Amino acid sequence: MKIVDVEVLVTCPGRNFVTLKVTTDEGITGLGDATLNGREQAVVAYLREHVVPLLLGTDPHRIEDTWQSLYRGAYWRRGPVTMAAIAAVDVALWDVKAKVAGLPLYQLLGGASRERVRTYGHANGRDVPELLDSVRQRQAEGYQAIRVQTGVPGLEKVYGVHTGEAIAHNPTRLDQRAVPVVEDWDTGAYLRHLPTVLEAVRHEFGPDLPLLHDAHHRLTPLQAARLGKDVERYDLFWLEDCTPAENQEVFRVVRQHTTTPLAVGEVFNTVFDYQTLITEQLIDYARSAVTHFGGISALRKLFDFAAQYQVKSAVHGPEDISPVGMAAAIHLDLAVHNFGIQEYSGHTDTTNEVFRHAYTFTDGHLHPGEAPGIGVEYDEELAAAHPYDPAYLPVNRLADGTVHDW
Ligand code: GCO
Ligand code: MG
Repeated sequence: MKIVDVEVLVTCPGRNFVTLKVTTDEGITGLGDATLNGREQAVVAYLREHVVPLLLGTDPHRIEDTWQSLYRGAYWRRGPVTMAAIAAVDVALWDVKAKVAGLPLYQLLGGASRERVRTYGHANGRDVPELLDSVRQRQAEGYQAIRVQTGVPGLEKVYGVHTGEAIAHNPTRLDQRAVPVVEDWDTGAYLRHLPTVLEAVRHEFGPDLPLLHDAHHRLTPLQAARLGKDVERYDLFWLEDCTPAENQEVFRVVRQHTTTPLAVGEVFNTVFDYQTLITEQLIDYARSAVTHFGGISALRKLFDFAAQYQVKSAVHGPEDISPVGMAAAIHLDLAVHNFGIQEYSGHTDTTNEVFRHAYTFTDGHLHPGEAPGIGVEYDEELAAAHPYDPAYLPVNRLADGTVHDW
């Protein structure tokens, strides 16, 4: 079998998504997600200019060989743009292979290790009463584990919190505002406020509901260690991205001071970003996305490595991962033994019409469905009605104007 056509498709059914479509000489197609939120066109160019020409005429069954040749052959390794491009190819080829086999992808990954995939959803509010309503709303939708984020007194725009018309971490359209939204930040105010929020949530919902929280890279290692310690009594399922980890050793400080479980990885691209974190058991959950980590092949290797150290999977699944990336994640979640949890926010109806998918969400759990391949069909006509619309993620600044980690 040969690849005869490769297309890079961009659409904006509410937010921007980049999809790779591979077609073989036997008419079989495969899809991969290449969406890099706020930097979409860099991956589009990488794919169109440097990857598509290399794929034409090759055998789609040689997934590992293709992965290695794109990774090693470029000489310039790693990074989100390169790894998102490789991920899209990898997932598209797995989609083709599973369709040829006539099996849902999870069957080629070893088959199901569980009946269904547990998820967590996002609850948020500008203040505690709004957050409690949001938790109730998520519970009504079926979620059985919930991430909680609130506004911080004195701060106008904070990560993950609705500010009227939109959620503050969603991209802002350039036609509405020529620069990214600026969020504001005060770590002291946040550290004082968060324990009171968790206290209120536990008081309202009791001890059983699994609760998560995302610090979105905003703390120093020492601040993160203190926060982990301060919130131990609220029994978090995890504290996410408590501090940036370009220097992995910083997690030693956090780990030494708290038994709050730690999760990290949504901005990581390769297993090398995790080496110290995993071998020293400094984290509990590895949170990379199929889409930004080189695809199913790479993430599977990461989770097998992590399993030796009792670190569990938690594939990144925000709204900016397309249903193609989400479907790939759910197949992997069903198959790997050391599955932890899957983030799931769902997509808008328009997005789900462009990307018709076999996966289903019931009682807070996902299942990939039994359609051959990853189980997603892309409606090109509908997609074309929603052209690319440039958008940026926010930047974050302290009160004196200093740029802070976002
Ligand atoms: C999460 C993430 C996202 C990211 C977003 C950036 O935990 O889901 O923090 O909300 O901010 O994916 O594009
Ligand atoms: Mg996060």
